[in-house]
Amino acid sequence: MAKGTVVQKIIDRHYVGGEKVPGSPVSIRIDQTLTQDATGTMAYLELEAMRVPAVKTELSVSYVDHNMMQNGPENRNDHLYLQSVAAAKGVTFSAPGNGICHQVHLERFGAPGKTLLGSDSHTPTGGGIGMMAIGAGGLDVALAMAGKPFRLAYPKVIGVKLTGRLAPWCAAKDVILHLLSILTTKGNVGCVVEYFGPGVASLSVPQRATITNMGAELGVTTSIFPSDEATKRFLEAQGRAECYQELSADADAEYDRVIEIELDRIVPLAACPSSPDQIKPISELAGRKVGQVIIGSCTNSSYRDLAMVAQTLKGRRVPPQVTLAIAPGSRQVLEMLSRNGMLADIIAAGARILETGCGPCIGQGQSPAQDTITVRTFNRNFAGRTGTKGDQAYLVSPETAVAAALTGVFTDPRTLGVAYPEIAEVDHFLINDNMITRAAGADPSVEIIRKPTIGEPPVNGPLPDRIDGTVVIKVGDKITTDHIMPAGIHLKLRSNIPAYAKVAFECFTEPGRPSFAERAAAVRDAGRCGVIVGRDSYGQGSSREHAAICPMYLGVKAVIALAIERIHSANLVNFGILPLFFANAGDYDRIDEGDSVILENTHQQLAPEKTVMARVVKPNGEEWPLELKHRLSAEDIRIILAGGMLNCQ
Ligand code: MIC
Ligand code: SF4
Repeated sequence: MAKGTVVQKIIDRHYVGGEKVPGSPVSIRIDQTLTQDATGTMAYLELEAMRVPAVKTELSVSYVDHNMMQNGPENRNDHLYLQSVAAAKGVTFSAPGNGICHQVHLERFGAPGKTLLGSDSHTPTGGGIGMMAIGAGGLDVALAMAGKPFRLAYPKVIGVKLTGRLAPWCAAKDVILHLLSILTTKGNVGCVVEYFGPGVASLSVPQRATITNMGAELGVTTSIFPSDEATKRFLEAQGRAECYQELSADADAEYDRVIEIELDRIVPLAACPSSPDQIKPISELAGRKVGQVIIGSCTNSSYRDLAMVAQTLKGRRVPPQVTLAIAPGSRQVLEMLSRNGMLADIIAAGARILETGCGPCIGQGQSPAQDTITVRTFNRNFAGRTGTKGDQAYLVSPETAVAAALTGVFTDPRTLGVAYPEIAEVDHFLINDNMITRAAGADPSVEIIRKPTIGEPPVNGPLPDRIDGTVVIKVGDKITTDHIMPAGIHLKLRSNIPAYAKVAFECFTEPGRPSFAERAAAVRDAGRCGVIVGRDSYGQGSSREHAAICPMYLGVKAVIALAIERIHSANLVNFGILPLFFANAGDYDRIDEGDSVILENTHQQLAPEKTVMARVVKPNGEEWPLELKHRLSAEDIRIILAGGMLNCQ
């Protein structure tokens, strides 16, 4: 068991209860929370439903960064609700245009040694500054704002030992892509990645944050760097020296597994369509035609990244067959680039400047043409996430992206023939917090603005003792929450569950067949319960609790899979859906859509045993016993039996 690690030290300082044994549930105190608008609207509605008058954390920040297109009134309705509910409950508010939650949080609020819970899966970006920063569903974040501890499985710690330093044109992004090629996106539930070793000192905080950000794609609980002189310099440059504390693992720290990465040997890499772990060296892709390049997202849009891009573009021209779009991560970055003239170099090279926000990363604009390659500095390339069916999205570093933009083909940036612009660390970032409204306590007199597109969180009844289930859908491996609840053009429906539920599993809808939502509603209306069958690594990717709420709304009571990812599994519990596992992997092949799955004496079966027996009845009457497992704690069982966390408050 990991001893003397940074993770262990932070957990110890925030420990509330539970057994410190890997896999066992422990509760920790949460110092800070963050929400973003696409998950935050529901989180604050839940906070209201729990009748919490004021947040109890040291700091809670509400960001608006995802839903910024304002095509129709929904987005702005959400913004007004978020701004007013923040003022009422004592939450700091970062206005649309101020930047992506993770980038702004790192710049203005993150602090080493603190715990941060965020309703976004890339919250571990904060690990770059030595925070224990964890992504969770909105309801878990609402509970943390209410002062409740957060429950997590006591983690195993994977130590990543870094040695050497990165060569020119080889980037922090390539480090995390390399790690993804080793650990892949599945099988890492319950682990934390902790970086250590002599190579750490060579990486600046923004570079570390790129690595911890995309650590989310590994499916780990979080990733973390020590807090050292580089952290101190970053905080000083942000005018926040008082937040600094040194934090490192003991010399004899024990990790559950150690992976060594020699930074000098890292080469430019890409994650190929359509998973962040399909890694290839750029040299293998070199020469392939690229139609679009986008630089931005919470992974790679820091001042350092964009300054490097600006200096590479300076005096050059993006060829007409390529479009280059750039979305700075925060207003701080954009304002600095505009004041020092680098923005002019970017514009002169032919780049299209996008608003600071998530934008194309979550399918808000810039969908690529069909049958063309899009190269992005983002963290996710799940099929269709760009908004184009059959898309070919490659994830790369800003170094590789700018090389592709200038040449129109995949190009190893080391062969570009341009001197690598070494970007010096910034001594003084430009500090302008005038789009941040800092909370000065709760104010119950504030009127909460609730326009008609904002609904209530749906209510669920207690879990029936006998579940007469019907398999409404059977899906394969690595089903992401983007498959379950698509974003893109549907993102604006996040605060309207009846409307959003209609597009559940939309990518699996076959022409001429009823959709998942129609099938599930028919099962529900016939007095039965819906069951979802998945295979390995079900619920990868985002933290969106809508991937549990919408199925719940449609009458789903159980998900049966070989493995379910951490955040999604917690969201299922929070909304009263049973996460169950096949005891015998072969049973996955025997079960089909339309089969009945019957669970009797469910309440008694759940506790204390971890085995649940069910019966499968095929439409032709054939029947067989199905052995299932669960990993629920006594507290999880209590929540599920009640029909979800909102019924427990
Ligand atoms: C994402 O990158 O998929 C998102 C959009 O940021 C999500 C949150 C959401 O679905 O609103 C995430 O990563 O949790
Ligand atoms: Fe926004 Fe993309 Fe980051 Fe998610 S991954 S928070 S959509 S920039």
